[in-house]
Amino acid sequence: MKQCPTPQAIRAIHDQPFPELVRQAMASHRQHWNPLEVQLCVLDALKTGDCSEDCAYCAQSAHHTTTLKADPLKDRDKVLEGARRALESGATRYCMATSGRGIQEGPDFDRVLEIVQSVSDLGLEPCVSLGLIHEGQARRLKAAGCAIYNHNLDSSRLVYQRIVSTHTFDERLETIRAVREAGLQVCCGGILGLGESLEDRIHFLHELASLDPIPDAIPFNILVPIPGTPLEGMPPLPPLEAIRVIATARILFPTSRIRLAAGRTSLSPEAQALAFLCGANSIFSGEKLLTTPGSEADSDQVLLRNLGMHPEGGKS
Ligand code: DTB
Repeated sequence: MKQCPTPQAIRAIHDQPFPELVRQAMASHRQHWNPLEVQLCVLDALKTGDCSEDCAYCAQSAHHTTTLKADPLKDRDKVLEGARRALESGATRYCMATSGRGIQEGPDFDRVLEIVQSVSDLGLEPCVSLGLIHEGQARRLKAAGCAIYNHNLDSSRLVYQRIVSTHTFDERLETIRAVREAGLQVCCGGILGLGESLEDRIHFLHELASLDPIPDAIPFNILVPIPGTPLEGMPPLPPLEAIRVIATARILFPTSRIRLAAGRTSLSPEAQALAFLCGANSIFSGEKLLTTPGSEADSDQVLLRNLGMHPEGGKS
């Protein structure tokens, strides 16, 4: 049985005086990563809206009254247009997500495999986020050149049960296990600002620490309250609360990529710089995420340049 830190031990890391927490996170970061580099990822919505699941934070759920226009599975050529732009912008990873509980094997899944293969052939690292899948599907994704599969735990088990009723936390753990068994890397993180307590956040980190092995990439999204969703009125998350979680995650998961994912633009450049110091070393770049705005064109290049930092691996 894997030994992983107890929630109490995680809480003790998290609650340290901030200068001590930052110092420890920076030391952990520098043991495994170049602190001047940030991975640029671009996110593309392969299929949008009309989702059967009732995730309280999501614009794409058919259970909520958002104004989102649903779009069917994109043509490969349209995806490749975005992928080529991503490559030109210095991105190294192309993250493709579909709305829905999952994708049944059949024509749609075969089209996703062709898209993955074409993105991989361009020299980008394809990442997909397709919902619940089984091991056979994960093996086919790997054979098509998929590098990594994103499937978030979103928060602690208790919080998850409050914000989603159409599938279970254990079904998500089962997909993560199947993805691992198929030999894909796992990208698994969640969302801050769902109305969770600090203790919930600690238990969320403990769930991630209990995965064996721990995720290769851990995205932290900051809730973007969407009108028409149950969480539309959620107050903004104080930035330092997000940064404490990121610093704690860096200490817990020294070899994982830690991504400032959705909601990053709700952080000031100063707060983003502090998050990088504390070990965040991956971002979504580009003007749109799935349904919400991303970062203004070039603003990420300007931010990194002002900090004397640079995109990892891509075209500088
Ligand atoms: C993840 O953790 N964040 C991305 C990706 N995995 C699929 C999704 C962000 C969506 C943000 C809200 C939106 O744009 O719809």
